[in-house]
Amino acid sequence: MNVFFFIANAVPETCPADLGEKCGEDGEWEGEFFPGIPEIKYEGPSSKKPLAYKWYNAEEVILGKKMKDWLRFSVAFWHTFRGTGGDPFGAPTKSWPWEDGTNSIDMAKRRMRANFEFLNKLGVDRWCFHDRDIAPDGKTLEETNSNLDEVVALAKELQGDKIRPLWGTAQLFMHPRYMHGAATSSELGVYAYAAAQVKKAMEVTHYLGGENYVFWGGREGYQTLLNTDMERELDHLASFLEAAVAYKKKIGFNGTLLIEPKPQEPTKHQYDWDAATTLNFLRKYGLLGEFKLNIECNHATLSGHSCHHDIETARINGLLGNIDANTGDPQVGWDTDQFMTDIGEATMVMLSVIKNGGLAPGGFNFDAKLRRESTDVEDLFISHIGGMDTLARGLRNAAKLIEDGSLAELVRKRYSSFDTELGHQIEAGKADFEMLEKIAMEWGEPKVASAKQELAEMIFQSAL
Ligand code: XUL
Ligand code: CO
Repeated sequence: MNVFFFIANAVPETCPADLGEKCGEDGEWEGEFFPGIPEIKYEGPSSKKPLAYKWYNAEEVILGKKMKDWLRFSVAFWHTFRGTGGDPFGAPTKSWPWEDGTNSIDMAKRRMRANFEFLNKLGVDRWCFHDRDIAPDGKTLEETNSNLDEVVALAKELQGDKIRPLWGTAQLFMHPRYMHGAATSSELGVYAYAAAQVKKAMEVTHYLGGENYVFWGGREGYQTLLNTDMERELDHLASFLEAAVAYKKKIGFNGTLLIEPKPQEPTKHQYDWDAATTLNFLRKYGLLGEFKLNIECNHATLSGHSCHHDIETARINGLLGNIDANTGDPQVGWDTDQFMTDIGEATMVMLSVIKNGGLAPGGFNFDAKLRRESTDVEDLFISHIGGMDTLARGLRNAAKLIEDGSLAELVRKRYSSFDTELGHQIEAGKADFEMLEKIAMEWGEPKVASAKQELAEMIFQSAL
């Protein structure tokens, strides 16, 4: 997510004057938030309707599992209900009919109702939130917590039996107190405040039946090493995460703790740079086993990898916990958080997810936002439908490739020289250099086979 563009705090109101006829006496929104938008149904690839699924058929079984269970989609509250379209050069462009321009509790509750109508119409059972997306700050931490409790109580009621948070998280990057970071701030008071905020965010995630809890190190990084004690900051981050593990156990929260890597933005260098860097951090501090990773595609590309690379790095280390499904722009160098539309990219992602046996209890969270220029309410639906269909298509294509088997066979053949007695000895760590030198001399110049890259690409393309 690009973190700069939230509605500014303003004088609290309930219902604005020009929305008067939609507001009841208590200021609650009456009627539908999305009138004219039906429940979105699967119509198949020949459908031309924007408000229909062409590839995502929730109940259809692919490789032994329903599509909805492979994909476990989630809507990101911050983009869909707090995104304004503002950018560093321009004012907000979106004026959703239910917004009154305030950050009041009444507004927070109305937005929450819009969120659940949206989820129900989309047929999505999961949502993700930051504490501060869903409820406004108060004058004190106590007041802020009580605001949060009030909105969370409504969310719990609206969730019913079906909808749950895929994950919750604490927003530890917007408020000026976090300008030096949260767990890695040079200020002890800020470390303590952040701990209190995470404690509360974990409690409400648990209360709402959340399946995971995310740590994205928004400002856990540095701008220059000239003024930074990197070793001490990383030690602090590890202590913070250890305390989170202890608290999770104390309150009986069984959800997975996830770290979300990102290389930079907003800091110049973030400590959780990419999957491999985060893995090394967890290993160094003895935290492996307590955390998994939430891989965000646009973060992976910012770190110079493909999304698929970071997902595979997480997967082969047993750490693939969740995917923040979005994509970047090949010409733009920042976190543009676009909905995924590239079928090839989605197919690569789904190949890994299938190899992982799915993502549960994680899923695909649409950490993606409308373009600044997309300003119709229906665009909120169209963007999610497009993102869901892209991944559904990726799943179908990946299943085709797996069922066909030629790509797997190409890879198997490529390494088949290791499917021998000596290969097994090497892989078991039982071949020393003297022994290998003897064999190299005996065998002479080795024969080296083609990598067959173009053939692999041809097979891949044939499934798209
Ligand atoms: C930031 C980002 C965040 C995290 C949650 O780029 O992706 O929204 O997903 O804090
Ligand atoms: Co994210």
